[in-house]
Amino acid sequence: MNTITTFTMIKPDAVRAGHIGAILDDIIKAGFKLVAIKYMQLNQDTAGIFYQVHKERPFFKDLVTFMSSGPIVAAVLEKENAVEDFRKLIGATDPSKAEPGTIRAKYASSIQENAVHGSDSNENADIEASFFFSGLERHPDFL
Ligand code: RTP
Ligand code: MG
Repeated sequence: MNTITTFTMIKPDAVRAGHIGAILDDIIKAGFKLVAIKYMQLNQDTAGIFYQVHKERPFFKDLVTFMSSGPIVAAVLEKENAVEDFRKLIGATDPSKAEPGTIRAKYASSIQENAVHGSDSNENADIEASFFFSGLERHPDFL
């Protein structure tokens, strides 16, 4: 069975540019259900933990500085095949290579300042959603 949950962040560049509403609208119109959301700012430590898989990469320090440079919107989304479908909706990491119409093609400005995060596997979606949200902050499916 497909896991139906993914995790996203609207990154500081897109928040600064005023794109929160437009990006959430694109996500909801693409069939994703919003089950948790918060507006907050990461610090260098929490951004580093979130992206620790990249800690040996040359762009890691810049990534942590960027991701802690202003507020973000964190959200948990549900849809059948959520992880794969959301990666399609956001497009390639480098916006110059993203398909037209994708969120990164529309709102990202560079390979680093690329507007949104999307989980890359079902396992990471669960880890990332739990890093940001307690059970109490997520809409319970049994209601
Ligand atoms: P994300 O995790 O944020 O959804 O992005 P992604 O899977 O498409 O790309 P990933 O390889 O996981 O990289 C994480 C984020 O690091 C920044 N980055 N900068 N300067 C560079 O060459 C470079 N490469 C990656 C981007 O913000 C990227 O989304
Ligand atoms: Mg990634």
